[in-house]
Order: sequence, then C-alpha cells, then structure tokens
Amino acid sequence: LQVALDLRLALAERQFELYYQPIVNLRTGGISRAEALLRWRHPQRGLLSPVDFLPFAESSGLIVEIGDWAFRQAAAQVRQWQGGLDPGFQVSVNLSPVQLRGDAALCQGWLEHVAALGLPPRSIVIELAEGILLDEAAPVVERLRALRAMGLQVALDDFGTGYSSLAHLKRFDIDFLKIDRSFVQDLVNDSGDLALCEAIIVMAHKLGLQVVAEGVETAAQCALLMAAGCDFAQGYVFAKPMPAAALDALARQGV
Ligand code: G
Ligand code: G
Ligand code: MN
Ligand code: NA
Repeated sequence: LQVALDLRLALAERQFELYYQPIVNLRTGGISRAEALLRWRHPQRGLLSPVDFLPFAESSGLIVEIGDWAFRQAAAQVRQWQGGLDPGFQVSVNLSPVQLRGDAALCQGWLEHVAALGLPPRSIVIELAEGILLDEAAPVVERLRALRAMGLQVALDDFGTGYSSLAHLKRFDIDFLKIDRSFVQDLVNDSGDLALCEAIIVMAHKLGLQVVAEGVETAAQCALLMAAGCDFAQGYVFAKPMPAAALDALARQGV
C-alpha cells in the first residue's frame, strides 16, 4: 500500500524518467532505434529500475497512468531525434498486459498524440512480452491490432521464454522478434544456443520479421549473431540504458 501511495506521488511530482538503450543495426553499425526503459528517481532510494516497482504499479493499476506518461514522453523524444539525428529513427516502448486490458480510449489517445506531434506512426514500436498474448479472452489482441492497423510497429519481447512461442508468431501480426538474452548469454560456448539463435533468425526472416538480439555483452557474441544474419543487436557491448541526452551524443558519434 505504501508503495502504491509513493507511486501516485511520484507521478504527481514527476519522479519518473525514461532511459534509452541503443539498438544497433548490424549491417550498417548505425543506431537506428532505441528502447525506452522506465526509471524512478526516488528521493530517498535513488534511481530505481522497473523490477523494483513494476509489480506494485501493475497490481495497483497505476501502470496505466505511468505507462501513458511513458508513451507520450517517448513519442516527444523520438520526434526530437527525427529532427536532429535521423528522420527514420524509432523508439520502442514496453507495455504491460494491464495497459492493453483497460480503457480503449487510452490507445485512441496515443494515436491522437502521435498525430498531433506530426510523427509517422511507425516511429513507435510497442514491445510486448510473450505472456501478454496468452491473454486472448481480453480485448488485448483487438487493441494490438488497432495500434498496428494505425501504423505502429510491434515487437515480441523475450522471445523463446514463454509458452507456445511459435503459435504466437503465426497468430499475431508483429514486425520484430527479440531473442531473449538467455539464448545469447552462452552463445560462444553452447552450440545448442547457437543452433537455436540461427534457427530463430531463419524462421523469423521466412515469416517476414526482423530480429533483434538482446543482452549482447561481447564482441564474440556479436560476431556469431552477424554471421547468423541477425538484423539488430542491443546490449552492454554497445551501451547500457542512458538518459536521452547521452543517447543523442552517442548516436551522433556512432558505436
Ligand atoms: O531497464 P531494465 O532492464 O531494468 O528493465 C527491466 C524490465 O522492466 C524489462 O523487462 C522491461 O521490459 C520492463 N520495463 C522497462 N520499462 C518499462 C515501461 O515503461 N513499462 C513497462 N510496462 N515495463 C517496462
Ligand atoms: O525485458 P526487456 O527486454 O524489456 O528488458 C530489458 C532489460 O535488459 C533492461 O533492464 C536492460 O537494462 C537489460 N539489459 C540490456 N542490455 C543488457 C545486457 O547486455 N546484459 C544484461 N544482463 N542485461 C541487459
Ligand atoms: Mn523490452
Ligand atoms: Na527482453
């Protein structure tokens, strides 16, 4: 309960921030996208990651308001980067299932916000963990279709860790598949993980999807992923999540 009260206060007092982690195009080496990652600058406890407060934000329902703020903030940020960096720059935003289960007006509000900013809708990529798609009874799938029909893109996050991953690929309209970092971690020493990554990439390409490898920490992992035809990579080997101004500087200089 205390955390829920603190979260409400944090919203009112603008204690949330977005950090951004670059997503690198493995063909060009350029930074063409970034993932927005929520942070809470807590007055006593310092900078908190979503793992510290997301469960409370979800169970209290406050994630709806926090996520609405995050979406609008990320949209405004990508608008700025498109002006200064690259007109095709994209930002991806993580959504909790709770956010898609709620009021339809929320998604409508996002589309209006994107239009008001003069942003091409494909500037925003919605990242969904696989679990969200199990929620078929709810209006989740409908909401997702509506956002995509308006031109936003969709990435399936943490791919390979959920149930019936392959069924999801067939049933849902998505643009990107993000290979979970648990498959990338031991890529160099585990031939089974390498085989899985290679197979995921081939399969995704046959389905017309682009692939992002997550949690890439070493140059050796990166080389194997490039050889396997992976399209994008994200991870500490390039950069950790950082404030918007730092990402701007990095994107200008290149990784
Ligand atoms: O940034 P970090 O690696 O600590 O993020 C931890 C988790 O929090 C990730 O799984 C990510 O998907 C989730 N997350 C980060 N930002 C957001 C957000 O704005 N909304 C939601 N719902 N989840 C987020
Ligand atoms: O679940 P999601 O993929 O949205 O989570 C992204 C999380 O992964 C963020 O918390 C981010 O800080 C973390 N992350 C990003 N790059 C790396 C990496 O190279 N190694 C590890 N261990 N974590 C990473
Ligand atoms: Mn993500
Ligand atoms: Na992930």
